[in-house]
Amino acid sequence: MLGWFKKKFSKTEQDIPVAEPVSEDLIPELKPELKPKEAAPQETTLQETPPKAEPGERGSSPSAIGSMFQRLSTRLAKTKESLVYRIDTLFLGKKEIDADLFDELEEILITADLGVTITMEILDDARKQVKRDALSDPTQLKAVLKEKLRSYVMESDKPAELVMPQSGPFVIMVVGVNGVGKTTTIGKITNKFKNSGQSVLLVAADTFRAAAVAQLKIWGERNDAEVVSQREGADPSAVAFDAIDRAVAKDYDVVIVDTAGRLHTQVNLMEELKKIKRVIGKRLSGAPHEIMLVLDATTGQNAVSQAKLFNEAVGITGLALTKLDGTAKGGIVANICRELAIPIRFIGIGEQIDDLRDFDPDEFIDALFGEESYQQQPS
Ligand SMILES: Nc1nc2c(ncn2[C@@H]2O[C@H](COP(=O)(O)OP(=O)(O)OP(=O)(O)O)[C@@H](O)[C@H]2O)c(=O)[nH]1
Ligand SMILES: [Mg+2]
Repeated sequence: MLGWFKKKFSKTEQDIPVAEPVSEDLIPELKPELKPKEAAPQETTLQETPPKAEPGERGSSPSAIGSMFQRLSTRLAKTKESLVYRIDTLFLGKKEIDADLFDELEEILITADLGVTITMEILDDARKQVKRDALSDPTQLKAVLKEKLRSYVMESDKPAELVMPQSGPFVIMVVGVNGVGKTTTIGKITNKFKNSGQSVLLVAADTFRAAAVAQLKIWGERNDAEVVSQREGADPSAVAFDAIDRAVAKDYDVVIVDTAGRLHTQVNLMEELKKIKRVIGKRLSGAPHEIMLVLDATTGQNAVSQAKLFNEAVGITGLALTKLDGTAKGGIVANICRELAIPIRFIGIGEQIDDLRDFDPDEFIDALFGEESYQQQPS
């Protein structure tokens, strides 16, 4: 469980403040309610829903954590195949590390979307170790690679500088290009908050299509969460403003604002996003406290450019990386951690309500390089 939800923030008795510039160096604390509950089975506040049984899983066995790890590992199968199994196959029967091996390894790393920079850094490092005679066996090289990848992914585990409210709800604004999984991710996050006892108000600020509102309402019903919406074509900023009003009046703990998908290169639509952010901040000083960019892992390198442009426009504070179950290019995770100083909060590993994991760098690398890779090599 990442620091984001582990921290607490104190709710003071202060009235809702009027708009004023937000101090950049405020390191927030999360609400006491977001702290892990005494009776929680793990060190989590937003508990994971028990996973459904999958092949190779023991379902709701007593070892829920092991089972969830297994599930993550299963869902990362495509990346495991393209990265880890291919490395295993490459090393199979090789007695020494030579130039050919490095060439083939380079191709594997690039194909898994680790990116040129990381690939070159990893290979340079390995070559130096071979030269120093510190590395001679190909299987050792795999271990070096795994730890190097871990070091990149760990970079994302930086403390998130969230500006938390003195009072009022914690507001999350969710942004991203079309179809990346924003609304679905909101539904999954809502489930986590609700499971941990938080009240959640959902805001349909994607007024572009009536279907978008309907989709969010379905997630609202699934989670038993209220959804604020207006007619199709309404000004999304106005929807957001009214929703914050309601959240404050009803003392909601969390507000999650769904926005319409937009290309990071569409200047006018990025302006609209800035306006939504501004208007939310006018109604509730310091909000939105989290601007979460949703990235589709299957888009590979383009995800990095999306993050850069969205960040320039509205200042991204956290990432959700979806569809890791559907891509062989999961190496993008390392790339994103290397290229962007924005923490990954969640990873999406399927379409169901409980297919969202808190991003744990260690767990991710261990699941990717799981021992079963030796037993399940493709024929
Ligand atoms: N396999 C898989 N599919 C996902 C995941 N997350 C979302 N999806 C699917 O991606 C598709 C698009 O999801 P939406 O949530 O509608 O995406 P969106 O970003 O809200 O789309 P727009 O509002 O149109 O911009 C849906 O079919 C989701 O079920 C994931 O982690 N894994
Ligand atoms: Mg949507």
